[in-house]
Amino acid sequence: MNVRIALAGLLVLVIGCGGNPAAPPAPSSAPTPPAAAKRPSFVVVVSDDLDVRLFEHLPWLGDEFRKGGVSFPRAYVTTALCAPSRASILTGRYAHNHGVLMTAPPHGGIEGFVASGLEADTMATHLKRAGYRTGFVGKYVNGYPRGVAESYKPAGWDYFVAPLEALRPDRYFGYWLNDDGERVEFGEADGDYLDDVLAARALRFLRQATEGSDPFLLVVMPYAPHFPMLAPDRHAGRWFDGRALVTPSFNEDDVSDKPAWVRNAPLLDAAEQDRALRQKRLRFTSMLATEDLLRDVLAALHRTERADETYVMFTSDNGILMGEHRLALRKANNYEEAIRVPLVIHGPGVPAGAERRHFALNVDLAPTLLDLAGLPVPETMDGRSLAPLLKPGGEAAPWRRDVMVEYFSSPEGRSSALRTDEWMYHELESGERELYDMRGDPHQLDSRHRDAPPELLQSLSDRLRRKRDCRGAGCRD
Ligand SMILES: [Ca+2]
Ligand SMILES: [Ca+2]
Repeated sequence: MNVRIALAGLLVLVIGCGGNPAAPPAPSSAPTPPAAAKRPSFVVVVSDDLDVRLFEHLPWLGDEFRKGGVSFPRAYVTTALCAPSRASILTGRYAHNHGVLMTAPPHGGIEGFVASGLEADTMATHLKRAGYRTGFVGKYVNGYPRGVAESYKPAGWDYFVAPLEALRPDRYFGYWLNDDGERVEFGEADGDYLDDVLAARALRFLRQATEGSDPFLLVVMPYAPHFPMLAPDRHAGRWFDGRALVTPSFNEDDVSDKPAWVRNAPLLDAAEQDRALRQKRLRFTSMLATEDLLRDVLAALHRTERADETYVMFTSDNGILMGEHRLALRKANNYEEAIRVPLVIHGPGVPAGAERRHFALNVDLAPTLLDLAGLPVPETMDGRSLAPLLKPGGEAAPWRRDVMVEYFSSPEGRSSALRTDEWMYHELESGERELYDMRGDPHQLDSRHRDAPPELLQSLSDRLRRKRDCRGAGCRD
């Protein structure tokens, strides 16, 4: 029985691959191909607004899960804002190349993503063409389903579950779901907690996907710890001291080194500091539901025979400032708290507990999946495959030397920064600049742009300008 199912699956896989030269041999009389020839499956979980410091304090994700795979302490998002970053994760492209610059139209949100036509060129469409079964469960690109039908399912997804976020924004309770084509309303009961419902849908997809033998892609994008940072009853009362997340940049006392938009922010008063600390605690408790979700997904996976051939990745679409540099609940900027995100990858042959200090990016995820699946990575993707870094000894793999990050107030209003081993150099739309010595001043307390050697500023600026409008290979060095 199992053999028959396996052969049927193999046949589907071969047909699904079309003329792809990487497809395994077709005749059913051939001996079973070695396990290595099988395409791997993928589970990708992306938090919403989870910063690295909170991640490191999470009891399971920041500890046991992190140590179960390769972790990237220098993972960045190319734009620290939900919609642009989600589009970057799905397409492997920078925001300046996919055009989703902000969370709302005319240059962003779901409308921007649909208008770009790039929903037809994502990790899902490429994997589906290669015979993958694909499922998306969670918050999609902001504004969904504005401008499209409530049952809208983007190209490439066999199974698609997403809250109708534009109709009732920022809801953990009392929301509508596009439940794979059907609009379902959820109320205010504890069992309606959005991320738990998403967990149940993820498990449903996994159950169906693992009944067959096709490889699968499951992407889950829960809501936590995004505002309003609610937790289900079982976690809501859990104490966590928000002060554990306070760094020297919290309520920075002297911001005279900083651009006007930060200089204009007043010191947080006692009530605002309390609120920031309380919100840090709420973010922590909301993330406990994500821990449950991922633990349940892993447990379900391990009850099947697919665990050994499945990569599991965890990251976030952006970080956030929660009182750092006096800024509360602020993303869409280039400070480390906003652009740096957790990234952990488990999988076959991936050394547990290893750390890679290479710069990894959100735009690397799609190329990584295609590469691990044995598929060609389109030249139009700006990211590069992390696969070489996932092998034992991967720390010696040649890699990019710096990263460019960007955020937008309009298509012309772009602020961009270059992060090197040593420096974070930032050119703002306003013409202002910042320069931080990331070894001596990792919390970005003292911008050196006024007293740095002109040659240093010039060389960083030249390099930034070369990468600002990069496409494909030009983004990868
Ligand atoms: Ca986000
Ligand atoms: Ca300062």
